[in-house]
Amino acid sequence: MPRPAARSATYEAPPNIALVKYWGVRDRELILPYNPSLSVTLERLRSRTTVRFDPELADDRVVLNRAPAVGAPRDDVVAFLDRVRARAGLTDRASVVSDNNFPTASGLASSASGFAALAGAASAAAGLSLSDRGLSALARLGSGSASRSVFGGFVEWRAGVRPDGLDCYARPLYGPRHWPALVDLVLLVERAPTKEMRSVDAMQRTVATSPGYRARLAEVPRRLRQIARAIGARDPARLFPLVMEECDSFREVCETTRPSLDYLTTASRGVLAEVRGMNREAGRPIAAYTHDAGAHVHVFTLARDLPRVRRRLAAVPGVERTLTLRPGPGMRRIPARGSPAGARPRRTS
Ligand code: 2P0
Repeated sequence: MPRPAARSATYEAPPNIALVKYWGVRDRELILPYNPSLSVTLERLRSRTTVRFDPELADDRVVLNRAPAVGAPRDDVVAFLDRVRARAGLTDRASVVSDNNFPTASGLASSASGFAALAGAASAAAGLSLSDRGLSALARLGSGSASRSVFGGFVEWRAGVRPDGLDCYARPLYGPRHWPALVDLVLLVERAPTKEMRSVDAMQRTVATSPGYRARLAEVPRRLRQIARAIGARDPARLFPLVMEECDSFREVCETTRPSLDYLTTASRGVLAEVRGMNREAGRPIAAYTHDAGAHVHVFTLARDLPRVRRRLAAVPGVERTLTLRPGPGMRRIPARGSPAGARPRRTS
């Protein structure tokens, strides 16, 4: 009897940077957040992942950035494959090969692009035909922020209220070409520490111990609405102060977590101070800083102000490199080599 053929699919997915931060889950298993979040999907940086379910394999094989994955990173991928297998009624083991087109050591590697690409590739290879919303909900189970990387441009991840999570998914608010003048200047700082624990675990310490966490939760929905409106109106004077206010709120609850979560270095703090100084000198907000659970800083500004903003911030001691990024498209399927001519890659909005 002929053996069933191996089935494979490849997806590419981008990272995103949150303007309204996801921090805290009400359900750890389903990754249901306490608050909604909003992010910008970034161009050029990509995780590319191929998943191949193969009846010949005795065990899952996971290769991340050309090296066999071991320990927690492998376990997380295998757990994700188990969910996909359960849904598809599949028992085959899989080979997973994933590469980032940006150095992992840069500290920009986010699990968002990796788990979004894995969700796309694993579900397609398993024969599941998911909507973009379904892909977003699946990616969320790998890493919360991955739910947003399915879409391009400006993306909201709705927290939902249902215990089963059916109302918890991301959706695009504005496409990647909505605001062409908006740029994200990334300041890569020297000696950025590598992450000690997954954010999903760190954030639960904040929920349990930060005295300011409840007050933050109460104010996030209003700030998200204001940020979405300022993006809609392409209004930097409204957007930039709100982005910094949100980042400060996120940092405050991290720093007041016990033990404290301190993601920044002296260089990162120097960048924040310089942005505040530039805005003061200009008499208007010309730039806005934000950062993730890491030391690099993203600074949003308009293309016309970019040269002077970059000159000032590149000179901050400890800034090693800058990277200028714009909003970009969401994840897409890469057609297999030798697939029919004219087959168009599937791209989400
Ligand atoms: C976010 N972050 O909204 C928030 C804000 C970081 C700060 O989602 O659990 O690194 O390590 O896979 O993808 C961090 O996300 O989390 C995150 P883990 P990941 O983007």
